[in-house]
Amino acid sequence: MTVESTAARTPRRSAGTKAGTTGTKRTTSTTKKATAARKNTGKSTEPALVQLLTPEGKRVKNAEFDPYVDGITAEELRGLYRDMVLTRRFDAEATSLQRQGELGLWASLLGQEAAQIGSGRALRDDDYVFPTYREHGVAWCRGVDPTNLLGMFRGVNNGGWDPNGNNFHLYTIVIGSQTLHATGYAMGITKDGADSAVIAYFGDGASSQGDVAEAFTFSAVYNAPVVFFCQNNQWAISEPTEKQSRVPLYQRAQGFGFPGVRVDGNDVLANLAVTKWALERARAGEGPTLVEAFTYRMGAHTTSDDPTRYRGDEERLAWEAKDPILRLRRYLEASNHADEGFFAELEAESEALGKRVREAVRAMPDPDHFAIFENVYADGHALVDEERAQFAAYQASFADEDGGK
Ligand SMILES: Cc1ncc(C[n+]2csc(CCOP(=O)(O)OP(=O)(O)O)c2C)c(N)n1
Ligand SMILES: [Mg+2]
Repeated sequence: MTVESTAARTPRRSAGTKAGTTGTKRTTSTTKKATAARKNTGKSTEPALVQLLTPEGKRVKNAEFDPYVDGITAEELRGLYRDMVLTRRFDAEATSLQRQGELGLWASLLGQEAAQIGSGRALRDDDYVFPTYREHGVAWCRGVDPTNLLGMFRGVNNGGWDPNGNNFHLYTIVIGSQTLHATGYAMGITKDGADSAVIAYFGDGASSQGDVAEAFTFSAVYNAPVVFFCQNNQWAISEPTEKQSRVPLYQRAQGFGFPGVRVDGNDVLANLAVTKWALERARAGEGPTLVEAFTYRMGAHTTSDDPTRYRGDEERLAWEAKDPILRLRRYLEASNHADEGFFAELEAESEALGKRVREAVRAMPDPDHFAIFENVYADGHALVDEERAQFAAYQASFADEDGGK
């Protein structure tokens, strides 16, 4: 039996159902779609992707996933395009701000706009998102003001937004850990009897973490309403995906007993459709789904990284031809869903966003240098007091040096 045919088995999700941990029942329609999605994996070494828009911007039919985007209006399509363009513009501004010394670090999402906007726009307001540190497009979809994403990267705060304000958790740097947080949160939703869902974002590198395997196990046996959204951008800093897995990542799901599907990560419509399907499964009590968005990190891992040391230009050039923004633009133009006026207006809006972000970052107040000693212990601690005093002395030493100036 090949790996692919094993993947087509019905996911085992009875444990949670039997234990009465699910408040909703399964629907046969979503189960059929799940089976069809797994069939789509094909038998070749490079599995088929769910794709609704080709790199040339041609709409391709997909019987299983078309129903999730069939009713989409021209205005909604323009909205997806606007989301991607503004996210990219914001991201470019942040990279420039780091180069100008205004940010300590930046993790660019360049190339991953479709995966993030497509999945982000599939969510309902009452769903909850657990991101990594690169989910600027998802943050945008959740209504988090982009300037709030920058405080942590400037080193002036520890997060920058109220996670419960937009059901968007703080950025998580500890690779893979948020998949466990998401699973626990999803198990809680089930106990509450709600029909909202959770989505956990993580990368190809994170898929090797023990936390992710544990999250898969728990979510499967407790039938938790969680979507694991893996952006396979081909690289984990300098390590290629071949160093993470001997099978395509979406196939990992089969061993845990839930479906996995690979989607063209640069196709915003496909990401929207597949994520809607996976969320529908979660809401219907069918448990977790693994979505592997096959995409590419066009830029460096972060501004501290130099990718020319470990990968060639050819790879990047090949992926530039699959640019997520360009393909939707081609589709919008070919189908007369957007005119020159729309693109010109968006260009002006992008520039205004860049300016707003620049000005907001430069105006961020410096934090109180002693704030780091607060919130360690509720009632204080002798060791923290000692460290605070040491730090005060250290700072005072600079004042002495500058004293004569
Ligand atoms: C537990 C843990 N181990 C190591 C690191 C260092 N680290 C930061 S990013 C990264 C690679 C992550 O790659 P991937 O999951 O593919 O996400 P991407 O950065 O490509 O979006 C590593 C190893 C970390 N932050 N946390
Ligand atoms: Mg990666």
